[in-house]
Amino acid sequence: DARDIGHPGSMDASQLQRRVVIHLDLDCFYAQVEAKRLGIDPSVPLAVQQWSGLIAVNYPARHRGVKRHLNVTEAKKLVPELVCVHVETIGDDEGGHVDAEAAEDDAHDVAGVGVGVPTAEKTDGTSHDKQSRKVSLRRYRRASWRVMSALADRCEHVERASIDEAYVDVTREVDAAVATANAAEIDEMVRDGVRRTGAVVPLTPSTSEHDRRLAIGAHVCAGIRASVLERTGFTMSGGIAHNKMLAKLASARNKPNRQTAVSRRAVTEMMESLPMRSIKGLGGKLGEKVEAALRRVFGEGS
Ligand code: DCP
Repeated sequence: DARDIGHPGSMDASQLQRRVVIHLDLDCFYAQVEAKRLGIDPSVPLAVQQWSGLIAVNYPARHRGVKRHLNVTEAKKLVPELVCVHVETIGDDEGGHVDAEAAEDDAHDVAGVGVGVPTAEKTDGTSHDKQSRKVSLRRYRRASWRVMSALADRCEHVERASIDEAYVDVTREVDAAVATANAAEIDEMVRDGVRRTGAVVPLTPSTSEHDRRLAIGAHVCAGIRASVLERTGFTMSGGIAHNKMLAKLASARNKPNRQTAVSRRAVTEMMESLPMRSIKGLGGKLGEKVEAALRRVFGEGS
């Protein structure tokens, strides 16, 4: 059950800064689903194609220059042994209205019951005819619900944000750890959290209580990622911060299969290096207005 995490309007500044929020994002999601389904080793370069374009590229392929905007022919020129898996498609001949089937499939997924997929499994893309077939995302929806259900079993507050990402509020878990663990145990959690986590600006848990809470959150985040991996076989990247926006920015900083913390001190630094329009809500008209206003105040270079 997806819930909306936090209603910060009702919290004062010091409560807001005590929050520990994690953003979790599955790595190259469709590519992971296909590699697992087909039993292909994660080190093999693999991409998921829809008709002649790529919609997901795994990290071994990315490291060799394959990007989502390339088509299959261009990508194979770069990496001849690239495995291209076509998204599932369903044709009229296979019966049933596609949307109705997908909806029914989702209903089964929520209940945790898998359904058979009658579609032929093709991996070369050549026989997927755009005219007569429709794309089905049910493999990915099903995998997504498995991940969300693993998260829901492990965490108190989970909010599904999209097919491959979720927020988890671990404030209470951090509070409970601080309240019940002894000093040595807390030190161990903090050390473990710091060790497993990249940081935009290094955490200073010995001098900052906020950073100590983030480090414990990072320890929790590593545990959550490990349990999702164990339950589903999928790797996720994580971001740990005092709010959702920063947690989301953080999770993208060290991919794949890594996690990053953004402390209060790191915020200024991150904001300086961030294209403003990539912040949620500032991509459209509002962003244009804010940009224009900033230019009026600070001049053209801003
Ligand atoms: N997707 C798609 N078409 C796009 C972008 C994405 O069909 N233009 C699908 C395929 C992706 C999934 O959505 O696997 C999630 O998209 P992300 O943007 O999160 O990218 P990935 O999960 O593939 O990679 P990353 O590890 O960078 O998050």
